[in-house]
Amino acid sequence: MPDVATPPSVSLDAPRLVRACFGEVLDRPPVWLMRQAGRYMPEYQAVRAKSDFITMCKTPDLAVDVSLQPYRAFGMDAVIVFSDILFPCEAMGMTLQFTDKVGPSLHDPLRSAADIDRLIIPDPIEKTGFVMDALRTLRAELSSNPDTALIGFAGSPWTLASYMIEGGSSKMYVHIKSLMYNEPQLLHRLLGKLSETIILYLNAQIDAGVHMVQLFDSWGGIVSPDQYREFILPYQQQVFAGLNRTKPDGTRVPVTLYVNGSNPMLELMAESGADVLSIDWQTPLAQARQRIPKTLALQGNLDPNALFAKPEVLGPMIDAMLADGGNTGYIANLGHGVLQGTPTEHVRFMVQRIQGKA
Ligand code: 1CP
Repeated sequence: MPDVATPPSVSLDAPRLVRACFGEVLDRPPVWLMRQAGRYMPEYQAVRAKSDFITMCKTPDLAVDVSLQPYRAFGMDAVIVFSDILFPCEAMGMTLQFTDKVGPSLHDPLRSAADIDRLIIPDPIEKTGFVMDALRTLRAELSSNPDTALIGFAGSPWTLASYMIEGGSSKMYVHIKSLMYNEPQLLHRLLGKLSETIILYLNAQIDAGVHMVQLFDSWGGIVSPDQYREFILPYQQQVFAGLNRTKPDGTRVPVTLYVNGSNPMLELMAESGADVLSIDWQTPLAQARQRIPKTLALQGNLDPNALFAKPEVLGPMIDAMLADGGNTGYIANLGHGVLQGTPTEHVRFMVQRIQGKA
């Protein structure tokens, strides 16, 4: 009989990434890169030349292939499923489009109570089953490499609300901030619906076999700390509290929170309930450790633009980051996603440097 009173521990055969998330002492940190699949890779461009972005995400064979491209080319310690944060918004009833010029857009952006009330809480299998199909195949593909982790993700309620209210990317945030100032209750109603949606969506990903989930709050840094406390933190907490973080067999699924522009919010992020905080490049890791000592693990935080630097410059930057991060409770990564045009050789150099091979 298993001793049910014993708290689940990280199994020794968990992937390196998971062991790092729970603060195990390792011989080196794991490494993966946010947006590690994408247009900077010629292999990606070859697939993209034949299919549009949304079709790639919705066709599990293509999504699996593209998810594995950076892993096959550079040997990262984790594979993140190729998808996008905006599919749950489409599943809730909005129309998603992607064009090369504008990037992603959501038609008929939300502006009224009726718009928000019309949104459904989608069944994640029925509406976004293509993500779970891709995950199941990826997990099977990785079964021969048990040290490599599979990562699932979602956008945070705030970041998804921003896209749904602005209708796409924004530089000024006029509509979401107007709603926040003029009708905060309406914004709260939307954020609550999004939290419910994301909990179901991430739990479906956990069921499909991911080892870790990351919540992307790419727009979480556009507000003041007080506004973060009112409109962002409670929904991050709600999402993390709703996740099945321990599987029936006792396996623990760590959760990571990324906020872009997070320096003023670090202490608040540490109240979210995340196991790992992913830090952007504007906060030195050593400072983050001092400010949030109770957080199990940190992830980050090389400036994505540093990958454009020549190796003589890049190498010492990576080494300084590794010295700061250490071998315990640390996951090497960028401070945001890989940029278009990044030299693939520099990505390889970074991964190998962290893995002690360059
Ligand atoms: O071929 C193309 O041009 C498509 C570009 C692209 C890619 C490669 C988009 C459109 N999304 C993705 C994949 C993607 N998006 C991943 C894949 C997994 C990986 O390899 O990491 C992930 C995790 C995302 C998440 C995502 N989408 C975020 C959060 C992360 C971040 O970078 O802040 C956001 C904000 C989006 C929206 C989005 N989708 C695509 C673009 C170009 C954008 C950003 C638009 C903007 O600037 O607002």
